[in-house]
Amino acid sequence: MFDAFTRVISQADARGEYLSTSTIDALSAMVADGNKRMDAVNRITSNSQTIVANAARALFEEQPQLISPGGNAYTSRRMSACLRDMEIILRYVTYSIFSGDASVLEDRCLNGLRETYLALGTPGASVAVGVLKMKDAAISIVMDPTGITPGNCSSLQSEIAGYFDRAAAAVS
Ligand code: PEB
Repeated sequence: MFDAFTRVISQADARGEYLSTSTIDALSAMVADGNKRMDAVNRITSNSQTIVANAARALFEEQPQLISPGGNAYTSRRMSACLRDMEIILRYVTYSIFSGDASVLEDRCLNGLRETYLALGTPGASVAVGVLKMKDAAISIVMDPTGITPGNCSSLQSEIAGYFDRAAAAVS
């Protein structure tokens, strides 16, 4: 598991090189913008229940067969497994945003998930739709200008979107 710092150290060490100026500049910019990152993690974390519940509701509206008899989220046991899965994925996305690196998400959540869903008979493409709905909700919560110092968050926004996209791509 890497964060943005250990990632560049590992890469430099593999080449037997010192950290380059451009690497140091990039990490220093990341530190300078650290409050934006913490705010984003905070906002997603404190709205996680709403993000999951709304995304799941929208998914079931679009794909009602999932909650009809025989569907993959039919019965309260499967429904709660489904909500729990979305919650797990969102939690790992927040870890990745915090650490500035996708490896925690990849290694501890997405690795083998497609195969798990195949084995369970859970439709990965539907999970992906749910993940992309969480992405839209999370981004709009993060980018909401209310009550926060105005600033440019476009690169953070695309970084965050990228973590959700990776999760969706890993299961679809
Ligand atoms: C992954 N999900 C399920 C299981 C596992 C995961 C390992 C089987 C064991 C169990 O039921 O608990 N667990 C989950 C995960 C990690 C992990 C992400 C990462 C660390 O450890 N059903 C739907 C929707 C979708 C869904 C499309 C969006 O119709 C999910 C939610 N996951 C779903 C369902 C089950 C499941 C299990 C319904 C139960 C499947 C079953 O038992 O029939």
